[in-house]
Amino acid sequence: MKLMGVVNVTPDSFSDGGRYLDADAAIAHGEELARDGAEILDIGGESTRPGAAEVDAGEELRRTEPVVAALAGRAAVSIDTSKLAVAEAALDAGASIVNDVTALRRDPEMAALCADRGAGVVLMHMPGNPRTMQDNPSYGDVVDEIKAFLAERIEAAVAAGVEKERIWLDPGIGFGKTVEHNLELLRRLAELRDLGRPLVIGTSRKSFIGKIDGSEVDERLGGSIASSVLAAAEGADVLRVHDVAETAQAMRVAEAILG
Ligand code: HH2
Repeated sequence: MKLMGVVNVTPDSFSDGGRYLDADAAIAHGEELARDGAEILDIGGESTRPGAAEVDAGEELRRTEPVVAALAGRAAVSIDTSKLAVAEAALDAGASIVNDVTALRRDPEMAALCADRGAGVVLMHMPGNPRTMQDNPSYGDVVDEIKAFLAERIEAAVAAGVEKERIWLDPGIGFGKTVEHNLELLRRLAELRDLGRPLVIGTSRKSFIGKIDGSEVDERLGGSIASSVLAAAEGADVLRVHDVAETAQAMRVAEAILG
């Protein structure tokens, strides 16, 4: 199990917008997350919270590139983007993974870029885009539908030349899902293991936690840890979290108990 620490170089991320918009602050934060036990640092320059404004590629690149360059020696770096120019600059600056919340659908050339560079790719499920995804999300069987979507995205990536061994999968907790959808996905996570690729799970500070107990975004550490530990027990391979030190401790204790 690996921890992926979140580094948001944005003014408007839902939980820490504006805190690390300055490159030096973002770099110091990433260094701290690496010391705390993050083996991967996920650097993003555009918020994907519901309704977030789109950022143009030039601005997103300006935010992320210096941070990627500075942190690339400290941990593996993933670039959280769906834009080709941003991914390309990040790979040039030392990133080795592209975390694309559109599963390589936004930019038709993204898959070829990842294939050419031998980059790792995170394929995440999201219906529509962040502006539309929470408009009445509905599924037949949420796990079966997401599984079929991810299987199709694996095929598309492989057809574009991405090696299957470099693909990671993410059901996209909070992306176009109700609280019940999120809970069912977490409960039945093991079913996604049939796809044969490592699973990335991001529950950290998300609104489904607040909808369970009324907590504000800065009061969700307990819920973030509980959901992360249970996701790991159900087979998550990578936990994408803001609070790396606390999650690492929780995982050490859980692993000591479970053996
Ligand atoms: N969640 C967020 C962003 N990127 N990528 C993957 N693979 N999985 C996730 O669950 C995921 C993600 C949202 O969290 P955050 O980056 O903190 O917020 P924002 O999008 O507002 O910057």
